[in-house]
Amino acid sequence: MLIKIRKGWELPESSVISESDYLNRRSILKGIAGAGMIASVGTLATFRQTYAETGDPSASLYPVPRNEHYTVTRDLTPENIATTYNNFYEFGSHKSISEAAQALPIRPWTVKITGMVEKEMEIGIDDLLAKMPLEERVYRHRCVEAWSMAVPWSGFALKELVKLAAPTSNAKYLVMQTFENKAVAPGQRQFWYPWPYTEGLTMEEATNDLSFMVTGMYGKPMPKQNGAPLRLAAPWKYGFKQAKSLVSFHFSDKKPETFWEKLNASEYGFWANVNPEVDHPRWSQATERDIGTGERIPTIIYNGYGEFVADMYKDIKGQNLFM
Ligand SMILES: Nc1nc2c(c(=O)[nH]1)N[C@H]1C(S)=C(S)[C@@H](COP(=O)(O)O)O[C@H]1N2
Ligand SMILES: [Mo]
Repeated sequence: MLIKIRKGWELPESSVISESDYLNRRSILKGIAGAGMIASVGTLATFRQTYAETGDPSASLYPVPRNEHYTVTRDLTPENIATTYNNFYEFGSHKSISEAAQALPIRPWTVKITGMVEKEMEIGIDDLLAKMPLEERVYRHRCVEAWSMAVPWSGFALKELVKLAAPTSNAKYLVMQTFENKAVAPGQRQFWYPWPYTEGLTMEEATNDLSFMVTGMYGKPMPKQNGAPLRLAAPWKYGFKQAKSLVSFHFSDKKPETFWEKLNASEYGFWANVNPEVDHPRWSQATERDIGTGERIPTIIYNGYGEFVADMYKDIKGQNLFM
């Protein structure tokens, strides 16, 4: 029997039931948004919100056009689950941080670009958003704790930010850091954590097509608990690489020591590529729990994105690529 195996991102939209549902509603709502009508529909409803309604000056930018190149072969996680089951240690070391995270002020928000670049700069988030080509991408998101979801992120390709930064040829790594504000983030008063949250990618990873700077989800600006106003999605890596609420992009020739590496390098390394065959020292990575359906599903190497990213690792020897 011949079985045609399609790549994850080639599957027709009809295979993603709740996603197409979401898109249908979205196009209907786009049509009525201009007429100023109030829409009352289910949890995946998306309509153009305003600054006045949300207090977020980027609200009217969304929804953004979807990049059809990126889709998934499973149901989209319901918005109310993806926005209430979170990891964000700045606000607590448990999953229910969504209310506490509302204390984070996200305007004004300044992003610093420093290190091995033509010219260091500071840019306000709304000026940055105005310069970047915004699009929507549906990505899988796999936490090292073996739960996962599928999310329609809005944002821009990280390589666009790299282009704006104009790194010099000496730059080998892009180091990203989260805000520091003990007054609003109780977790940051816990001195045993190495704040600020720091993550990094090689320049090759940062300029890979898949690396995405997330600024919104479900056709709306990013909720604070998911990492507003700017967060990484590098979906072939475990969730802890996807640093939230970023304020700093530093280009360096030195590999950074990341937050989780400093805490426990033998469990949470720099590369952290998803691999079902390399177990965490304390649990198996062979399967994952879809937090939308509750189902256990097999984990896929590079979280299903091998065709995009596996090449980057073929010559790296003697390093733990999957931890
Ligand atoms: N600044 C910061 N970023 C972070 C974290 C964190 O604690 N602080 N947790 C990470 C982990 S472990 C995961 S799984 C994802 C969770 O993102 P989500 O809540 O949007 O699903 O955020 C990542 N980014
Ligand atoms: Mo995670």
